[in-house]
This record gives sequence, structure tokens and C-alpha cells, in this order.
Amino acid sequence: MSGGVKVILFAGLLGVVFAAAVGVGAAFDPDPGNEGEAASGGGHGEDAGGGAHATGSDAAGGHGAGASDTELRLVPAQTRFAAGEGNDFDFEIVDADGRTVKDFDVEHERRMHLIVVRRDLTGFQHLHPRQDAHGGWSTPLRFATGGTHRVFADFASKGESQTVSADVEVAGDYEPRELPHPERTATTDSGYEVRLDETNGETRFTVFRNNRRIEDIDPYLGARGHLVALREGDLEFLHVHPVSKATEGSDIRFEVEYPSDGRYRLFLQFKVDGEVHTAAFTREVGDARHGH
Ligand SMILES: [Cu+2]
Repeated sequence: MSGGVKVILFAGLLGVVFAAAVGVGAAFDPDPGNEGEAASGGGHGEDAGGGAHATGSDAAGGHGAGASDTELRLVPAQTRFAAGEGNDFDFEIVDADGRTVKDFDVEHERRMHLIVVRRDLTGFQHLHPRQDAHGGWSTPLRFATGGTHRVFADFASKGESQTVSADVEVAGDYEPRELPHPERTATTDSGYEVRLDETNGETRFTVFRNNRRIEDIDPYLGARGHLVALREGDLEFLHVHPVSKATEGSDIRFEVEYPSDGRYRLFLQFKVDGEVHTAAFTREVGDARHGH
């Protein structure tokens, strides 16, 4: 790559952004201790098989798998928050008739994945709420800055993967940021360098520290890593499939379905030495540059 100075400057900037973003996530994501989920286990087998949740109703058994099944909504108990304060974020998933959805399948080793991001694609957090006896969900959540944030619930119910979202308003300081320019490498706040390559339709990430490749990446959520991809502007949540299995060496590979030209932000999370690290990349698809 040319322009060494520019790249270094950019990497420095990324470091700052990640420090802010990941610091919050690390403090509140119950993942590191792996303790958060047991409570919601209920009677369902929460083995690592992921998706092996046998309900026995594969086909549209009786209850029509019609429109109501796909028109789920995320309903937060509260949509106004203040930056810097720790809160409980409570929400329900409701169907078209307003009924609380209670049955969720295990997907990526969890029943519910909550992704939080500011509208300008900073402040990324990935949390695992607990379900209460009435079907509602709750997780500790703290917003580092003000601004409109979007909250995505990513889950599977009745065998169908879904992502639903809602916006919440956070009072406090807010300075909108431009999406960083696309770069091949990103640095986590914890000092890992991650390189992004794309070959044969696969998006592959390689992790380095002090210029040495990290070979022993821990399994995380049933794969080598977890990837969230969002489109700039409307925050369309992309469908991403891990290619490499949890037991398959050091590769972190995904198939990412880009639905259109545009600019996207990729948030890769991976686990090394028991800690989850986040690296973010900007990805331009097609002729998405400004001023063309
Ligand atoms: Cu998750």
C-alpha cells in the first residue's frame, strides 16, 4: 500500500475509536466469564451443537408459517437514555398481533444476540441478554456517547433466523464521525492487527500480534469468529455465514452477502486467551465512492 504516513495516521485513529467502542463492550458483555447465559437455559438443551434445537415442527405444522411469523418487532421498554449511565435494557420480541414471542432457538450458541451501534456506525457492542419467565429480555447496557443508536436483536425462532431492530435516543455529547476509508488492516484496542482478504467469495481474516501470526484462536460462538456487517446509511443488517468451523485451525472465514453497492462496516470479533477482541473494517462495494 502507498502513503505510509497516511496509513499510520489512520491506524492511530482507528485505535482511538476502538478503545472507546470496545472498552464499553468488554466491561458489560457477559461473554468473557461465560456466566450470563446459564440463567436463560431453561429446559432446552443448550449444547454446543447450535441450531440442533429439535422442536419437531420442521414443516409448517398446523399453525401457518404465514406473514405473522416474519413480522416480528423489537419493542424496547424504554427508548430514552443518557450517555455514560449504566442501564438495564429491557425489550420484548412481539408478533404481528402484539403477543410476546417466547420460544427462541439456539443460534451461534445463544438464544439472543443484541447488537448496539450508533447511527454513524461507531460504538459497536455485542451483548447476550437473559430471558425472563415472561419471555422478555434484559441486559446491562451503557452508551458511551449521546446520539441516536440502533439496537438489533438477532435470533432464530421456529427455525427461522431473523433480525429486528429499533432506534433509541441517547442524551449527551455527540459528534458524528465519517466512516473511515477502507483499509486492509485494522488494529484492536488490545493491540491485535487483523488483515482482511477476499478470495473466491470468502471474506478471510488473519490475526497478528507484533507481526507474528496468531495461530491459536479460541472458538467463539461456535465458530472461529463472529462477524456483523452493516450498510452505511440505512444500517441494513447483512446475512453472514461462518465458513470455518470452531475446530478448524486458525482461519476466520465468512461468506458475506452484500445486497447492493454501497459502503459497509464490518465488525469482526474473535477470542484469544479467553478474551473477545473487536476489529472494524470499512468495505466499499461497487462504485460507492463520494464524488464519482
Ligand atoms: Cu451474540
